[in-house]
Amino acid sequence: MKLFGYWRSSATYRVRIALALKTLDYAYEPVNLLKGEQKSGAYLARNPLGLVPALEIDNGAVITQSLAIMEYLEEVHPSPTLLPADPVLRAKARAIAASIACEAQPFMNLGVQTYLKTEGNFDDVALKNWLEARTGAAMAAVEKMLAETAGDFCAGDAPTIADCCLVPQMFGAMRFGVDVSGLRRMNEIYERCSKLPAFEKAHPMNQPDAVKG
Ligand SMILES: N[C@@H](CCC(=O)N[C@@H](CS)C(=O)NCC(=O)O)C(=O)O
Repeated sequence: MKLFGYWRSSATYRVRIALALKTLDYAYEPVNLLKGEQKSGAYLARNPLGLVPALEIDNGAVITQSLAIMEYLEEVHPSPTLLPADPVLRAKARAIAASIACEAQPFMNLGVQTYLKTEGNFDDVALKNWLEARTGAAMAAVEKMLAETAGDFCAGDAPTIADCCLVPQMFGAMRFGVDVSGLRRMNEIYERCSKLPAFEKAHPMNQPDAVKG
């Protein structure tokens, strides 16, 4: 398998965590978002949306969208599982993952932010307020969802796809200055996950394309 991604991409980070939790080997091909490599013809042939991640599997097929990639990994490599056994909790783990991936993260996306700055004349303050209003609000909603589902992790007492999404979301939100201080459960789970070797391995700073300093 080959993962096309970018060290600081939260969507790529989700997939790296899932791969590490399942102890799967893969090659990593960096796609430099700041250089626009995601919009190159070669990359668009893999993912017409021009977004990372993309996972090329051994028969040459390419899977895009981090949630679809994690579901694929779960189906092909079911152990250790990244979904709770109980069907309701399983659905809720998926709902938390989707709430982060579809309702919180998209507003932090490079392309969206660049458009707002260049076409919408957003300055730094307007951008920060907008991020709080959209990403911050979605994260506050996830915090409420966790009241019902969380044990040691987002959905019960083992890491699931919800945790694969939560950790990169917290990392990205902090990077963009979104106030996460009131999200008690999310902070606790973030701290707990961060101590696990799989999450550490997947951390942006531990990737070959990380820019240090
Ligand atoms: N829904 C997609 C989101 C992917 C996404 O937003 N990728 C970002 C990095 S986290 C990206 O490639 N941005 C490049 C750009 O906006 O040009 C997924 O979950 O895979």
